Amino acid sequence: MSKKIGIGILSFGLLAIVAFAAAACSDDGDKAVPARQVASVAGAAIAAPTNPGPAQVSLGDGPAGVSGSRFTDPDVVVNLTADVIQWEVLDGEFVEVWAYNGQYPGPEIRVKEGDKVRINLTNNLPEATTIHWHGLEVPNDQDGVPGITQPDIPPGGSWTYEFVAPKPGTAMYHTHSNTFVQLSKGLFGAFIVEPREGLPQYDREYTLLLHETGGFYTINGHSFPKTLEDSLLKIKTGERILIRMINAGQLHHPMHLHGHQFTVVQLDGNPLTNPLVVNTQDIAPGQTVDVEVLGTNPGTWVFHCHIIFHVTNRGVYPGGMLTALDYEDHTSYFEQ
Ligand SMILES: [Cu+2]
Repeated sequence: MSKKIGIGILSFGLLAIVAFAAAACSDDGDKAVPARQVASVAGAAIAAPTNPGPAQVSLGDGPAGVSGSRFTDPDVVVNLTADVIQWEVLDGEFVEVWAYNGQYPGPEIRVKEGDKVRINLTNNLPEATTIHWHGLEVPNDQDGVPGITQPDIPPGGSWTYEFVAPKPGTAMYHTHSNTFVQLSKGLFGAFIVEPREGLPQYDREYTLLLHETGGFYTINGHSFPKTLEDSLLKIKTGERILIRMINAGQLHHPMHLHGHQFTVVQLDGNPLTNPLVVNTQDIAPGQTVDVEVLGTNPGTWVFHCHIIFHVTNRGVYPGGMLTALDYEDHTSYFEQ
């Protein structure tokens, strides 16, 4: 482990949102207002949406899958492609994944409650696909289940999803076609809906997507020690941070933090009226868990799945789902 790995690029999972001044889409006509375009660049800071006040939404009822069918003035436009790529899960260790915008996990989509969201999907996979908005109350024909709410999108095809971002919370998006294969191969990403009045005040915020693919157990697409490059949880004494955890895999992961208790504040994007104080929190497949950590015990503390087999790389310990909570105002053995 190098001393350099702590260099604070801890906004992995936080999506770059690039505001282009261009009009939304050609089919919107001249009256379209500029929409925020969501790009696929990982590692940039959150660019929170800026529209003031609750959205005045009037929905059309045109055919599903057609851009502009529900509204012609989206607040957020996200362009996604689904591709087969080679992904470096560990230094020098590549696995084939199926990925949105060439990233495993896909880019984090971050919007505000009430935003009119348009997602354009292009399918570059060798088989049909769809996207499901997991945990979001979208209209039924936007739910992304082939054969139930829409046709499968064939290879080379495209589809548009349009919906109004519902209540705030941590959610995700993932394929719902041949899900057993496609989700296991990596077609998922975080979908965060922020409160319109703004997020609660945290000193830092992290998103950790848990998954397993190609025999590797991953946090944000990497296995330990590569997790420390982009999923190290930086904190300072006295700070309060939020960690959003999303289990996109098929296994339970009891995540355990050394040296601290932490507080589970939301499950599946819903606030807990009686937050739980624990040091290990299981996360079921499909579940999202938001936890608060207070910087009360300086050091470098590992944070890992406590099914220790998930902390191996091809059977070799340590590896897999392990990262660390690292105090910037403390020099540990790890950094000497
Ligand atoms: Cu696990």
